[in-house]
Amino acid sequence: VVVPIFNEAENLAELHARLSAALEATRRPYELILVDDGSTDGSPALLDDLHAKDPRVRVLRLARNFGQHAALSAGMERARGAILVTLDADLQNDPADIPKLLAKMDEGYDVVSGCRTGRGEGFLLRRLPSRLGNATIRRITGTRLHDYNCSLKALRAEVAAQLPGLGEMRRFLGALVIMVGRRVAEVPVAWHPRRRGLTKYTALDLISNYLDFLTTFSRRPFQVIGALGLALAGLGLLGGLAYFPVRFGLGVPLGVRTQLVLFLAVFLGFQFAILGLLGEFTTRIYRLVQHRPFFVVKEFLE
Ligand SMILES: Nc1nc2c(ncn2[C@@H]2O[C@H](COP(=O)(O)OP(=O)(O)O)[C@@H](O)[C@H]2O)c(=O)[nH]1
Ligand SMILES: [Mg+2]
Repeated sequence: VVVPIFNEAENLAELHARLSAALEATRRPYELILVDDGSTDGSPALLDDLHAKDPRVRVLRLARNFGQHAALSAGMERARGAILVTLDADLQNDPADIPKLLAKMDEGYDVVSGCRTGRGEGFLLRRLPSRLGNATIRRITGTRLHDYNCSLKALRAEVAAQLPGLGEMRRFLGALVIMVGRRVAEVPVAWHPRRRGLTKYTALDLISNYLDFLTTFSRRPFQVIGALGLALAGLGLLGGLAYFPVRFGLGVPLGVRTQLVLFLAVFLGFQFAILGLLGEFTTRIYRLVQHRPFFVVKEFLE
C-alpha cells in the first residue's frame, strides 16, 4: 500500500490504525510505503515513530516536495507486493474499501479503480471541473471510466513496472495506469469530507492540471490552432480569388477595408498554421527530452 504524504500530521495516526485494521482483516501479507513528499509539519517525526513501531511500515523520504503523483511513483517503484494499492493520506478514501478492491482484483483485473460515491464537494469548484476532466481523459485515452482521479486504486505489480519508462506522463497516474492495464474495472468506494488538515489543491491547480494533461497527453491543441489557421487562410484566399471576377467581370471595385480584411485573413491564417506546425515539433522534442528525474529520494527507511 503506497500513500503520498504532504503535511498530513493530523491524519497519520488514524491512517495507520485504520489501514492496519483493514489490511490485517484480509489475512494477506502487506507492507505500507509511506512517502513523505517534503512535509514541513510534524509528519516526518510521526513517520519515524511509525517506522520504529511497525515493521511493516517503510518510509520513503523525498528530497523536497515533488507533488502527489511523483510521491506515488517513487513509492510504487519500491513496492514489493504482487498487488499495489494507492490511497490518500487524509482519510478521504476509506481504508475499509481496500478488501473490496482486492476481491475485484482476484477476478483477474490488472487495475481496479475506485469510483467515488456521495462526493459532497462543491459543485462549481470541484464536481463540475472533475466531470469535464473525466470527459477529456475518456476522450484522449479512449477508456471508459467515470472517475479517473480517485486515488484509491489497486494495480498489479506488472502494471506498475511499466510506469518508470513513462516520464512526465506519470503526473497523471490515474489516467496512465488505466491506459497501461489491459483489464480495468471500477468499483464504487466511499468518499469522506476531509476532517483534519487542509487540501493542497486550489481551483487554480485544477485548471493548471487540466492544461498540463492536455499538453502532456495530446497534440490536439496545436492541431486545432493549425487547422483553424489553415481554414482562415483558405477563406482569405477564396475571398481574394473572388475579387477578380467581381472587379473585372462586374466592374465593381473592392473597398480598401475589404482588401485589408482579406489580406489579414490570409496573413494571420498562415501565421497560425505555422504556429500549429511549430507546436507539433515542440511536442515531439518535449517527449524526447523527458528524461529528467521525476523525483529525488533523500532516504529510505526499510
Ligand atoms: N496536493 C498535493 N497533495 C500531495 C502532495 N504530495 C503528497 N500529497 C498527498 O496527496 C493526497 C491528496 O491531497 P489532497 O490535498 O487531499 O487533495 P484533494 O483530496 O483533492 O483535496 C494527500 O494524501 C496529500 O498528502 C503535493 O505536493 N500536493
Ligand atoms: Mg484529499
